[in-house]
Amino acid sequence: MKFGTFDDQNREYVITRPDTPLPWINYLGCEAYFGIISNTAGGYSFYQDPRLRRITRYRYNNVPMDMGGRYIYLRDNTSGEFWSPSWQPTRKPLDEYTCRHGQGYSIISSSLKGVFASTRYFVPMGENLEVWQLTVRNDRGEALDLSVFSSIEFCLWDALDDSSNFQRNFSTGQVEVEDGVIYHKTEYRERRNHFAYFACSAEVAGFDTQREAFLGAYRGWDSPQVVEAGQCSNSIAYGWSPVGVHQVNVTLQPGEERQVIFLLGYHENPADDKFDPPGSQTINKRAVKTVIRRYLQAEEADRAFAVLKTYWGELLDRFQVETPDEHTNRMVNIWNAYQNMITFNMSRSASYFESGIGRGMGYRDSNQDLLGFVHMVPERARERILDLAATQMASGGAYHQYQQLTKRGNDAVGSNFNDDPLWLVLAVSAYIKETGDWSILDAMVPYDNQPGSETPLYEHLQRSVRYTVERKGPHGLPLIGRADWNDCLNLNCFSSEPGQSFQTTTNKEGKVAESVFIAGLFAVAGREMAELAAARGNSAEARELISQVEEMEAVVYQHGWDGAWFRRAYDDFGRPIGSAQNEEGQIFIEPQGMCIMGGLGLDDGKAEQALKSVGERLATMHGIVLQQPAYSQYYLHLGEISSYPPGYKENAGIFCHTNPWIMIAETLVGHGDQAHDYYLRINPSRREEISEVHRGEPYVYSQMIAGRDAATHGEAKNSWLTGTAAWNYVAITQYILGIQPTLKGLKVAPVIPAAWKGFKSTRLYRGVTYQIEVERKGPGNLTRLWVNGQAVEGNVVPLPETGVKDVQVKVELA
Ligand code: BGC
Ligand code: IFM
Repeated sequence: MKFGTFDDQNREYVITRPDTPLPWINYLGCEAYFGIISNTAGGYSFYQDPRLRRITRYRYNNVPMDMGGRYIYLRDNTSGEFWSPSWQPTRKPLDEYTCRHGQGYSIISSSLKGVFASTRYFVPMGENLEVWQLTVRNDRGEALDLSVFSSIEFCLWDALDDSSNFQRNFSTGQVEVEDGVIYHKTEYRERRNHFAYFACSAEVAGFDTQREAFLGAYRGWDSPQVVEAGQCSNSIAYGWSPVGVHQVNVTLQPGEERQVIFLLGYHENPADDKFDPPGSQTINKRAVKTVIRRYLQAEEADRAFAVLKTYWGELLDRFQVETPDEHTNRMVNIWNAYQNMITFNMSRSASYFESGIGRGMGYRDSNQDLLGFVHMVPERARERILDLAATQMASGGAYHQYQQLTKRGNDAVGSNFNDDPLWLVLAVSAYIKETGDWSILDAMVPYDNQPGSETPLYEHLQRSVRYTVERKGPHGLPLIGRADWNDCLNLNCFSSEPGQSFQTTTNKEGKVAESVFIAGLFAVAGREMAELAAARGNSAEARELISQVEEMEAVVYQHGWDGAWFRRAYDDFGRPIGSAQNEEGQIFIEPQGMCIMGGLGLDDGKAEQALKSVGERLATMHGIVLQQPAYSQYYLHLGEISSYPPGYKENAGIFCHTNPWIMIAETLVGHGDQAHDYYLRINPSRREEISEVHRGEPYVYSQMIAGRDAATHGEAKNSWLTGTAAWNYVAITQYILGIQPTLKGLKVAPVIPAAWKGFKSTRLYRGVTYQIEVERKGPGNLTRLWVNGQAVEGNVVPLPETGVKDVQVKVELA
């Protein structure tokens, strides 16, 4: 069952009924001002940091779901009937409804009894404001007397404090209203540097800024008293809950339409603002008057929207494919790339599953996210790498998270996730392969942001690798620390007592649990690092790195191979995890993917054998589960993983992030059909048909799909902010379609399904547009390559001479 349809031409998903199984959301903004918007106009906005600069209020876990947002009400003043053109919050049945989610904008349109309304929500590039561009049209045969009400609820900035510190917050809220513009200025007294404003393009027939005056006591957003009565009360909020409401009265003749624009914006005064002397009790509105005037004009709003469309169009156009499979095309060309950019902006901070107050930027996460967006925004990727590296510790270890606003490592979350440092190597290597910008390795970067501690970035990478080499356990495998990629596999017997869960331990304290997964990741990172070292002319270092990798491989073969798959780990008592010897959790997905990606088992059949075991034991029609058998009870020596009921999250859920590792591994053993089959099982577009089962958005990946042990097998959760986006993009583009940046140029080595006759692609790479055409001449994966009509040895397209802007690439598969 579907709740909408893809409009690939316009790069939109069109939701055709409002009651989707869950709110299906989108993101507004891509620089500093951001918003989340659902298909019924729910959601909230923030400036830079979703915790510290929350502009509008949103209550997670609300009843009914998804309440609070950017709501418009329409009132037919003849009948007194009122409704929400976005369905929520009144939920009055609409005659027609669509929500078009595009890149950085959403358009919600509906019709009721001949009143058509369409609102386009977006954030203009370069501005800290959002535009709601409302068009109302009278499709009735008679004149229409209509009132339009806008509404938002302000958050008192710090979202965590806002939702808990009521003894203070009920008395701090402050607003000003001038010329129909509502200014929210809580905190302005003490900080004097930021405020929000809410403006309207039409003459305002009234306003409200006090929530209770607008809604009425004991009422909710579904039936505001003011809307019911048809007249705003011009309330001023003193404390309690400031809101922003405008009333606009419109008379429309049959066929007539009218546009009304609402602007919600954020302003930060410069520290030395001469128009805002200390002690003044009113805010400096002068600074925002120009911007308000500008975007309240329809032509300016239209122009800004066109700029936004072009911006996204250019980003997506950098890599386009035309394959025989529409789900591949749609995800690669539009939605997967878009989701990659959203994870770049949000890391794991704000979605409908991440509250925006819990987590900052993940170190592991952000490094992996980069793999998916580096080709779209290479300059910003460079900056992100340097930010991340600056939070690294002198030991090579990493804070697990850092805060967006301060860019400082987060002490409360701490460090000692022993896989963290290695991901930086993958990110930097991907950046150089994409851009050819070797200068990044010489950039001076501090440790833990301490001035004076700067070294070249290259040394950060060396310390990252050394971090693993210096932390091995009794079997010679890397110590796992608090956890590796699997946050919930806590093998060092962490206490689950409140307040104790962040306790860190080291080998010195006798904690010896080891990770086969980190060993695999070390092989990946070590080889990447060796390539960088060799290319910089440091062959001794490269040899040393390779010998460290080979040593690690030998240990994995000896202690990490279980007979038919790679083991997962050793616990603190030296017992294997992810072994046939275990009663539960006998085989895990992560080491199969990562060890094979690190090159293990490719020569001696172990990789093939491990993948066969994955197929037999872990694969389901909805994707590949994380481990089997699921843990049936809680085990203290395994930690959080066993706290989840079987089939959910890390306890045998389909943790989508890991599936592409298996797809990649399948391509490494030459199985194009199997790789693409796994790709399709979790591909959201492919799953659109079963939206009633999947329930999440059909245009983006979710972190998890419930596994076969779950009562709700196939149900997705935690959409949008997940490493799944970047890794699926890598798997399909670089391994299945095989278009892979290398240090020497673009490699084209597809491992595609046997039935595909070929595919085409356009790829912007280092300023050159590559037109790639792949044609199947026989059943295998062997390639023959022509560049601009000339046969070339191997599968890497040599970098063209400077000045060349277009390269034609032809590949035959046989
Ligand atoms: C959650 C895990 C999640 C992890 C991320 C844990 O608290 O339960 O599912 O992967 O946090 O850091
Ligand atoms: O690897 C982690 C990630 O960092 C956050 N989400 C869950 C994953 C698996 O535990």
